[in-house]
Amino acid sequence: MSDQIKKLAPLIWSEIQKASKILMHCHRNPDGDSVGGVLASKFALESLGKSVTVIWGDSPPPTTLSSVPGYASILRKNWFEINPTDFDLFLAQDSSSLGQISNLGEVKFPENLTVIVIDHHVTNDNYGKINLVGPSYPAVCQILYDLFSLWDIKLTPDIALCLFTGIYTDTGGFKYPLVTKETFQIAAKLAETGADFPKLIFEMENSQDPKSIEYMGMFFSSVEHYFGGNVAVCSITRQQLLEKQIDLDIDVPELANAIKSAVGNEIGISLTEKDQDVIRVSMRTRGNKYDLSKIAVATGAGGGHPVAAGATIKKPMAEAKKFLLETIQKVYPDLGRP
Ligand SMILES: [Mn+2]
Repeated sequence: MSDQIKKLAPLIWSEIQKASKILMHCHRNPDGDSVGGVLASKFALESLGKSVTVIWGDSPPPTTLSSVPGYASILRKNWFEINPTDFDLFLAQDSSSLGQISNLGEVKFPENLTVIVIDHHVTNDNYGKINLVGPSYPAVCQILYDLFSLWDIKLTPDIALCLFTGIYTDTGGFKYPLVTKETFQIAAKLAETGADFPKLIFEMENSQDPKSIEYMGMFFSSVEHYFGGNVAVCSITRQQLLEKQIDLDIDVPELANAIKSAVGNEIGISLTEKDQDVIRVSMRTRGNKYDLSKIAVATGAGGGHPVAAGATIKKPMAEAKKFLLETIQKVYPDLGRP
């Protein structure tokens, strides 16, 4: 447990005590850490008698996470479809910037709304009254575990499943560098509640869209190598999806991770066209030679971690790819020309 958590836990606790109506959101393209984290917090805060509202935010609910307890209780609303003055506390989790809360307009907080940020992205903008940002933590859900234990929140099987979802997915299944013995110890503590983790993992990893196989085939066969083979890029456009009659909202997770799994692909990049001329960039790296969060921030619309980062580039695919490669070259001139 970090010293920062020990220091901030009582301050956050006192804000929670003062609040009665609490708001949370899922970040754009919500992952297991976002969804598991807000639902774990929802269960915990409700056990304290608080009224808690969670919204999906900008993106549609990811079907692969539908087995996470509480999933159906999240409202299909974005930031601009609620009235933030109806709440007295906003707990912003796993969101490094206001753009992660919504990109549909400028997110402004009313004066009566206390904002607390709980995050583990090194790129966090610290936009809260209290900012608990722990970049040494592999998942927000692991930060929440520490907070809940300091606050004496009783771990139920539902809370355990939610926290496990975030820890398991944000560590790629206990594989990423920030995993420590504490991560495994926490997983063991969560398992002691009797929560059925294998069932949850099966549901998460085996509920893909049937078209995802065709999607992956198209996606991976687009691979191109740059910077002397160090950077491998795969991409897919909406036009290609339309031609193959694949749902435009299809979301196949961790594709960049699969690209970087091949020897020599120091950086794996996936480019997917989420809306017309809106390219979602996801980057993963094999080692610690490159800090991908720097590249993501340098695009002007991204953030993340050293080994896993993302960005959104509003350009047609070919231009977005060119812009991204130029950005990589600027951040790491030693790589040479694309
Ligand atoms: Mn996370």
